[in-house]
Amino acid sequence: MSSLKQDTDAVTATIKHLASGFLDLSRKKMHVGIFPHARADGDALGSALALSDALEQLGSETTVFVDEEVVPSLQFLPQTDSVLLFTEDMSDRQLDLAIAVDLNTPDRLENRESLFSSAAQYAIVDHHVSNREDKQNELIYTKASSTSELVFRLISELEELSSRELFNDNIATLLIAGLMTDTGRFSYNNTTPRALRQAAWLIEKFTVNLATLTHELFERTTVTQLQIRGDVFASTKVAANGRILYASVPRDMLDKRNATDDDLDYLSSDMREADGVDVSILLRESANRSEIHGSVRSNSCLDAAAFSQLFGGGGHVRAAGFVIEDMTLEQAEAEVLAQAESMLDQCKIN
Ligand SMILES: [Mn+2]
Repeated sequence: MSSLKQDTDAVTATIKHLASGFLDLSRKKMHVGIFPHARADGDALGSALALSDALEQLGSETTVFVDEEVVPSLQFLPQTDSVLLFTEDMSDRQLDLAIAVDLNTPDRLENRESLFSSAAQYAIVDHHVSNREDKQNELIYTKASSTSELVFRLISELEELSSRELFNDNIATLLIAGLMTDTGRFSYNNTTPRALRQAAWLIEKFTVNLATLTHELFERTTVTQLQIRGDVFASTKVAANGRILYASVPRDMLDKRNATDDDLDYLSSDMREADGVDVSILLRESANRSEIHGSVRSNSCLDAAAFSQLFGGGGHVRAAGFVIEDMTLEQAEAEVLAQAESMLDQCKIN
């Protein structure tokens, strides 16, 4: 991990290096491909489209390649209609520069990996933990709140080098969408003073509709989603003297509401917020009823990733998941609860 750029001077030097390379290529009207990760979120898409806008203004011919259609919840963002849905016949296109944003392992590009890898040059702009060697064309800075925070700095540097104003209303909206997405609207611990200053500057200078961003990114829901959430919340049960809150969702419960698995997103995280709850567990029957999908959230000493590994899954310390085969929902519930109670019993309270 020592190879990671964590020194601010090294980050500044890499930003200068990348910006000057991007400007050179743009002046030569080169073709630049920009690659957000698969299932792009607000940060991946916002940073990709913002960078694309800036490089186009400088003369590049840019294309943002995506693996799947932009999800409905992000279609309100400016310029999402300009993304190109990747198809196999695009694999032999020759890009002068390929830029990966919000990822640092090319396998997160899925079908687009070979197009990315065959470009004449590549660059990476990201804030996820990495084991990659430190290279000048890879801006991987884990102390940044988001990739959008890094793209803001790149565009500032491009303005400086080109003596042109590049930020505009669209770029402002795209970057604030990315900043808000990854910081939980500036509420998580990864929120940096720099992210706040960038947002303040963008809001001061450009037209950004914060209420729309908040609604679209965080509050928007559907009647179906509200109803299935109500059903699941009403069915929650407690164990371990209230330290575990859990729910098991049979497929019929979803079918009755015409709800999909996606409608259960964030539910286990919301369950964890209840007073006194250390661990929340949500189990659901898969669409073909052959598997039980589990999602675990922890507030306490229970390591959600280690717990999920007991069932062949994994994830992060506070949020993880697993899939159980060959068990009914009832059997899986009994097994998972027994393990959770014993693990919670054994771990040190912190
Ligand atoms: Mn991100």
